[in-house]
Amino acid sequence: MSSTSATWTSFIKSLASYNGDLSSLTAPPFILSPTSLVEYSQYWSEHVDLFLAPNFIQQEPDDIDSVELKHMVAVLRWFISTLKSQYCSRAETLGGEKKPLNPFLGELFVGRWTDESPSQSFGETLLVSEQVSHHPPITAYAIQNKTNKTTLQGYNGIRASMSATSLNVRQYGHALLDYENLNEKYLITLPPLHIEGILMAAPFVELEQKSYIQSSAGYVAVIEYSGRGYFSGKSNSFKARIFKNIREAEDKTKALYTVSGQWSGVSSISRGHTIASDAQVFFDANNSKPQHLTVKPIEEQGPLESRRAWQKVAQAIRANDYNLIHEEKSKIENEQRELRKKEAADDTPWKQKFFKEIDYTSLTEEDDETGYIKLANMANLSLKNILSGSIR
Ligand code: HCR
Repeated sequence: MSSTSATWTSFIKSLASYNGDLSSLTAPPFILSPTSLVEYSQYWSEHVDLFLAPNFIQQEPDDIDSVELKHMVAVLRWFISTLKSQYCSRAETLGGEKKPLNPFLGELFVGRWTDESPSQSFGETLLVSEQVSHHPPITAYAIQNKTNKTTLQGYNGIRASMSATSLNVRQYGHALLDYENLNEKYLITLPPLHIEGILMAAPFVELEQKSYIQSSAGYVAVIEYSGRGYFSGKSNSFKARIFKNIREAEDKTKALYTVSGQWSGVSSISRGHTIASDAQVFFDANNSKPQHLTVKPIEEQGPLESRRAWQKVAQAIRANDYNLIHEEKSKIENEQRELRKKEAADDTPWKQKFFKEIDYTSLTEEDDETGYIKLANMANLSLKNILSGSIR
């Protein structure tokens, strides 16, 4: 057995007892990503045009659909467009899924997308992502476009467990999308996933089960994910159906629209509950380049900003220098331990900089300014901090 495969074997053994806490996983250097998990929030908006698209949709005199249904179709298209960046980008840029850096408490990632629209009608879109909890790891984020009064806010954490061949990951949290000019909000739940190819040392993500998008206008999209061998026999497959409301969603034949295909490739859309032979292309991930955000140069970043804080660890990972990775990571971890001790001694607990925690179970629909409770009730989803998309 070579030393590489020996380290991989011991890594697989450590995965068997993985509890979702990234820091407890000692992975071999070749599986480490130089990017912190706090950066992953940027994947929500790498198709700014689709993120903002509902703002530019108007009702036409000969439209069969309500304008709110047209918005829902556009929101679903944007959501599908985020999946390749969220779940495939490491495989594409780094040659396989990697273990991200485990963000420290208060770690920040900020950036902006410039306006690349020909009409300059988008304006700037800003991202703030903050690690709001370390144990368990939870990241909160807000993406805001002031020009078009469009905001996405959310948080997520993960719970993971190892089965015989794959790492199964469930996501906690949700995202709330607000189109203020349209007076419409959308609740987005996060799909479960698993990492395949671990035994072969070639890990990749596959989404599974369902996620939902609930619109404040009532429409709901139910998205079902599958891998090789289910609907189309292809990896990264999905089938999404849009219904008038959650009750209609109990009967697939009541679907107003059906979208089917690969979220990392091409998908098609048809009216009704099946995909017709004349279905239109819905989204083509191969022909829609992601727009990466701009981040300040490292020298201008603050000490809590992710790329500055992890700079030396990232360099060590790129250099494949295991001792240096360990040394530099330990410095950050020790510093964090000292900070927590000092906070406890001074009785000044760490405070989130940009986000505040909301206990939805203690609020009524009327008191909840975010609109989450109303949307969760419309979709029949639980208000408790349980797995994303859990039904009440
Ligand atoms: C599961 C995962 C960490 C969490 C990552 C999340 C769920 C984070 C929120 C983003 O919005 C979406 C997202 C995308 C990632 O695909 C997902 C990561 C994939 C791998 C990583 C594991 C903890 C890494 C385990 C190590 C592997 C290579 C064996």
